[in-house]
Amino acid sequence: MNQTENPLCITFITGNQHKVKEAQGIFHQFNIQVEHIDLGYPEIQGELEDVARFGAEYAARRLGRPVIVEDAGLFIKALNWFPGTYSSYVQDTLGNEGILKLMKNVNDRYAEFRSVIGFATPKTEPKTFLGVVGGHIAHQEKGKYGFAYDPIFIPEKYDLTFGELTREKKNEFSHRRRSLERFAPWYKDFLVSEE
Ligand code: ITT
Repeated sequence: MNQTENPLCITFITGNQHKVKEAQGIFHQFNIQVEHIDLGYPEIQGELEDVARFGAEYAARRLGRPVIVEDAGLFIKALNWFPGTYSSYVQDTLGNEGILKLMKNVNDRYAEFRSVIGFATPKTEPKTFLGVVGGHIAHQEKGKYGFAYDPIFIPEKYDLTFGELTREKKNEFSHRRRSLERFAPWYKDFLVSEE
């Protein structure tokens, strides 16, 4: 697709290919094309919003163009919302098996995935867009789709984990879908206001 057919494009800074594929599927519905750059940016310790704001501002200034970044995490109520902002580290260390051990004999299995999109340009203040999906933690890992925590997360109104849902299905109502569908119309208005 060339620029004349689709003038809307956004640069997504992430090191996670799964996020890119999901974002491409979601943005497609808004007629926005995704350019992926794995730039790497300093992840400060803080709330998802702080990380997304800082990362977007950093990347926009380094690349000299508008960008989005995303900071996401799994928040489990019975664990006082752990792993939350430590989701990356916990996925790499404890992994899903470790989370299931912590949840052994725990009745309240409520959890939510949260996604915060950070948008910035080299000249403007960063903005953030939150998306949340509630659900609960499964008793065992299930499914071959998705990535990271997907096989242990059962979204609300479903009996299947995200790992058992195709990317298209997950994209219909995931945390990422919800943050990006807030961002996309706002971004279109932003581009018009910039003209
Ligand atoms: P970035 O380069 O975009 O930061 P990342 O994989 O480090 O990629 P995050 O810090 O946003 O992404 O995510 C924290 C952890 O949560 C990390 O282990 C992710 O793989 C995991 N995660 C994020 N979104 C997820 C999703 O939709 N399903 C399952 N796990 C997810």
